[in-house]
Amino acid sequence: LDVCPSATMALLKDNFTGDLRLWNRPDVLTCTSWKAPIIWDGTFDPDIAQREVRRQNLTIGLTVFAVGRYLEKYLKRFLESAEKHFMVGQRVVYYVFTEQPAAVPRLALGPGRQLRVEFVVRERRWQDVSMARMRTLHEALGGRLGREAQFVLCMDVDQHFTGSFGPEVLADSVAQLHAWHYRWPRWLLPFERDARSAAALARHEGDFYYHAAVFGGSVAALRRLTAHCAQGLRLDRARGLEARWHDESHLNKFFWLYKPAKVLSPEFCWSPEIGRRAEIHHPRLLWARKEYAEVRD
Ligand code: 2GW
Ligand code: MN
Repeated sequence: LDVCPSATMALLKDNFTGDLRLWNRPDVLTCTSWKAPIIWDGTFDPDIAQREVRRQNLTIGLTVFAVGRYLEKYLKRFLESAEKHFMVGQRVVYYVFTEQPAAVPRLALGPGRQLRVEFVVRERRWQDVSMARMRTLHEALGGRLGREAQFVLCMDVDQHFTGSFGPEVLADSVAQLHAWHYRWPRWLLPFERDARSAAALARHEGDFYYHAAVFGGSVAALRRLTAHCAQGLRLDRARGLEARWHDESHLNKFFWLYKPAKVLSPEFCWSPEIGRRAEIHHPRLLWARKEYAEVRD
């Protein structure tokens, strides 16, 4: 059976009595070399995860940055779609980081769901807007967010939910396979290769290329992740370097050194521009089309 042993164990432990063949996805890799599950549609039972989170009375945080034009352009759809699909039936706290708190759309939230707006200053360069997120998240996780939530998902705002994104994604640390790169050979993956950068990976290094548009985990694990990435970004800056994909390069370095406990298939952050793929059954989050000319400086 091509199911990750740890995923199978979790199912059996919860008295799973259904047909295990349903959980078999022979067409895709469902387990990493370090035995972390890679979750694809059909490899998990959403009801089991749902019950477990309710039993432990967990609160799940969802952080998103909406700075400059990204607020008016993407935030409303992101939040409205999250209300329909993100951790439905759970306790959820959204953290929106912006320099324009008054412009955050007022949404009627479902029961047990709250939204907090956190003020951030606007960085001048767009690369800095993206990279500053690691330091800001680190501070938030050390403050109220870290006290309110036990698990947190950190996401880009330029996307919207199209299917259930539930507690099956939760684990101590969670990484997202990048939709454009999951079929590529390792040596072609766009890791930072300049050995002077803190984010550098050598030719034979790197497991998968992960997408910084979705990552998550427990508060303690995310404190370590954000500290590592913020520190790497600082070191590079002091040397006059900037990694190829900014914060995403440092995230990839972190997950090479400290393997994620769970990996999400590209269904959890899909790009519609890729087109139909047989293994993508049920996209749950879709990237918005890039309109760089409009939003970049
Ligand atoms: C970023 C780039 C160019 C112009 C604007 C911005 C921008 C980003 C902005 O003006 N305001 C803002 O709030 N952001 C936040 O940063 C927002 O949450 C956005 O989703 C996130 C990352 O920027 P984004 O979505 O334009 O970058 P992508 O989609 O090309 O993202 C990947 O690479 C980035 C690094 O270059 C990050 O690692 C990102 O997490 C990756 O998905
Ligand atoms: Mn994005």
